[in-house]
Amino acid sequence: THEYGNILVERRGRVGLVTLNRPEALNALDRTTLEELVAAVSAMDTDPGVGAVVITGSGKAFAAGADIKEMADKGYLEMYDADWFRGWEDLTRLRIPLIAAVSGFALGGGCELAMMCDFIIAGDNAKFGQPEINLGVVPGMGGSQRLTRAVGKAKAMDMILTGRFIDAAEAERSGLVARVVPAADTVEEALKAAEVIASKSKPAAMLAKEAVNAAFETGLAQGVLFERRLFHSLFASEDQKEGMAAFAEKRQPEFRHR
Ligand code: CO8
Repeated sequence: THEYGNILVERRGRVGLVTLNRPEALNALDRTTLEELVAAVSAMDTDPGVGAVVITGSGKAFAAGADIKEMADKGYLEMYDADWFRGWEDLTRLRIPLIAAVSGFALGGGCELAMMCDFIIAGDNAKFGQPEINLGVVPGMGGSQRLTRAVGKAKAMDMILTGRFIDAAEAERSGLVARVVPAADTVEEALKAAEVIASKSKPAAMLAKEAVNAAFETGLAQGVLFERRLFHSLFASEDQKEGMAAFAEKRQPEFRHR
């Protein structure tokens, strides 16, 4: 149990909940927030008691982007030396399933953080955007790549070139978010989804995440082969025996490796 300044960390049974907690700055993602978030979620990744993690915001934002005031005066070499934003990649290397619960603004780095999670559950008040163009820059935490893969070239170009925000309905139509729920229920719905995931065999859930992610990084034939080998490998697990026996015996499975 650590004390953090910019985030709140809780456990709800087998689910971890991390809340960005700088509402006075619309949860702008400064360096401290990055370090704390990566530390907290990394600890959950390796905790056998945690099966899934929900990341959410507070107040009227998930996060309104990277902290503009923190970087405004920096020069090229400072950004390059610090490899500004590289730390966010650490989040994408974790194996535990991550759900973003987005209520309110998810802009710039906030939208990019949501897209680094495995899927997004959005409140009907959510607003997504990559407004960096209005600051004279471009997305810097993967937005041009992940948004384009999520919604396709037409909408990604539209959003990144004009900086316009899309609402939850448009985000769902476009494939950016998995579900839209009433704003007040956003975190509860995400926690419920996380609980469902955490009730499964954890190795199966982590391999499922790896398999879907392979779709973004390999060709079709390689991806399908990777998936099949993962499938084969799970026949070494007790949970495969339990899951299939439970089906045949018409009962709920009791997975041991959760
Ligand atoms: N950084 C720092 N502070 C912020 C940020 C931010 N991204 N967003 C909001 N805040 C602060 C405001 O400055 C304000 O502080 P104060 O009360 O001290 O004046 C407080 O949060 C509340 O914000 P507003 O008063 O502006 O609230 P409104 O409800 O009027 O407006 C908006 C809400 C529309 C969300 C507005 O705050 C806004 O436009 N925010 C900035 C959104 C943005 O441009 N995000 C992109 C940031 S850049 C980024 O994330 C990309 C990374 C890539 C950069 C590449 C560099 C290499």
